[in-house]
Amino acid sequence: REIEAELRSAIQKNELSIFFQPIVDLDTGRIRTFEALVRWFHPQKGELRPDEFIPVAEETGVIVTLGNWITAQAAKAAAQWPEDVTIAVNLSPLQIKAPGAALGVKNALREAGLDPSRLELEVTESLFLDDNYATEQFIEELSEIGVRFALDDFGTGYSSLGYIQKYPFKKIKVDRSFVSGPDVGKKTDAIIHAVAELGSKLEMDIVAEGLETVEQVRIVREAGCTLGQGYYFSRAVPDYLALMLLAQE
Ligand code: G
Ligand code: G
Ligand code: G
Ligand code: MN
Ligand code: NA
Repeated sequence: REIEAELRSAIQKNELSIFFQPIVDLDTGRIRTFEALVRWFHPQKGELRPDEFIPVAEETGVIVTLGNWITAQAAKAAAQWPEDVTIAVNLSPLQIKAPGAALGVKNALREAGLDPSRLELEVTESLFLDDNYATEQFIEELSEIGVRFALDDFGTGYSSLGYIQKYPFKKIKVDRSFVSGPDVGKKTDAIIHAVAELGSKLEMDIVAEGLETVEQVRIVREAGCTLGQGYYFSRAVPDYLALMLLAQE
């Protein structure tokens, strides 16, 4: 396919870029983390969202090279930030199950000179569908050196408490469908409360995603979420603007 060949050369041609979206402490308003979100500025098609090309990268195996490149770029950017600010990188299950996946992450940290405790890896529950040894090894090997793990898109998939029991997650990200959208109401409010309570008992951070209004921020904060992310605070921005957001604090 055309897009496959283009994707393979996109890194060399400098068409890919990492944007950074702040994740904010809901008590202090300070930026605690930036989530790395990849963008592809295609010469003909314009800006492509990850939803349009990550699946292609997964089908073709390009995800391993691409994923390692993204982690390396994200780690380099984070090395410029204050030491209490962390970087969160999304990992595809296929990337994690590929041979040498943990080494790819360690190389990125070493080249950037970033302390492993400043890297967070966001994984989704689909990773655990086939509970395989490679996944366990990956999480164990990187947790051991201080890398943190976050469970992303919580509530949309299987939402099994078994994963939370088994793996050392430091953070749960409540999917934005629980914060805004047509189905938000009494039920979703109860669900956010319950997840926030679970987080507090397990000493995990709970991130409310997709916050667009001050009212939504108030609701999730009162529900007990500790962190927030969304357009209300900021969109994903290029690295120099991430630095400016930090400088304004
Ligand atoms: O803004 P947004 O369109 O950036 O992201 C859409 C989806 O793409 C999200 O589910 C996000 O997790 C995923 N995504 C964004 N950046 C990356 C990345 O670097 N690697 C992987 N595997 N997924 C990403
Ligand atoms: O699946 P993941 O959480 O990694 O995806 C993050 C996605 O959410 C990205 O596509 C990002 O652009 C998007 N996003 C971030 N903040 C908001 C928001 O406030 N509203 C909406 N609609 N999307 C958001
Ligand atoms: O301009 P844009 O649509 O990306 O803005 C999205 C949100 O980001 C807006 O709600 C705005 O309040 C916030 N935002 C834009 N610039 C800044 C900034 O310099 N600092 C902070 N803290 N938020 C900003
Ligand atoms: Mn994410
Ligand atoms: Na998410």
